[in-house]
Amino acid sequence: MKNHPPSRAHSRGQNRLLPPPRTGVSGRLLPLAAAVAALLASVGSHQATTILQDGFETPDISAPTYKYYGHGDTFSVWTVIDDGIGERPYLHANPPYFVVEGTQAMELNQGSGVRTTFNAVAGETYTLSFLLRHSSNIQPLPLEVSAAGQSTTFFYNVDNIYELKTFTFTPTLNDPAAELRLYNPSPVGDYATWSIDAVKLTVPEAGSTGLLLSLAGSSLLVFIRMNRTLLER
Ligand SMILES: [Ca+2]
Ligand SMILES: [Ca+2]
Repeated sequence: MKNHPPSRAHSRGQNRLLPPPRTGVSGRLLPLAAAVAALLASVGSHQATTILQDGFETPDISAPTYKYYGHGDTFSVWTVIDDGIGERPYLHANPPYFVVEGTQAMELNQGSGVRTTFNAVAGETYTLSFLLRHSSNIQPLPLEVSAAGQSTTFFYNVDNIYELKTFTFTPTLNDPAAELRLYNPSPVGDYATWSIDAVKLTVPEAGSTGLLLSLAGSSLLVFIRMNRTLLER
């Protein structure tokens, strides 16, 4: 059977038999309780380490505003993939090209891509994010992305808009030179391109969740001890 809260008159009638109200104690406990709650809420929501980050800003190609690359060429953290058929992949700059992160982005033609490596740790959960845009009038096949042996594909929702894409993966093997690869697999023919930019790979900071949990746990113990101390006064 459900217990109903006592009526105000009933409570008042019993007040003479009960200890004095502890409104002052509650007032001092609430800010601490809120702080502990905020700390608990923050667990797992911060402390990501950036493993790799590149927005295709180097080398500076502001003149002549684009630069072609061939298979095996390297720049910044990337090695270029190209099938040698048709137009090659190229860096392009704003203006006149449309770029939203910095002033440069990468254009992947049919059969071209970029790859790099990173230190993959088995069991860690990595998050890859990047901007993706389809800007031409020939629809490419979905962009292929692979990382540490796991793969997925990405497509666009709206023409000419850079969309933020994310891929979360967990390597099954340790590999100090695991490959990260973004590739346009479209059939032969020019102008079925993908623009990519702002590539970022992150992993939760080693031990950060444990440290935060430990801090939250310590705060909770302090909170309980203070609670006891104040109530015993
Ligand atoms: Ca950029
Ligand atoms: Ca090609």
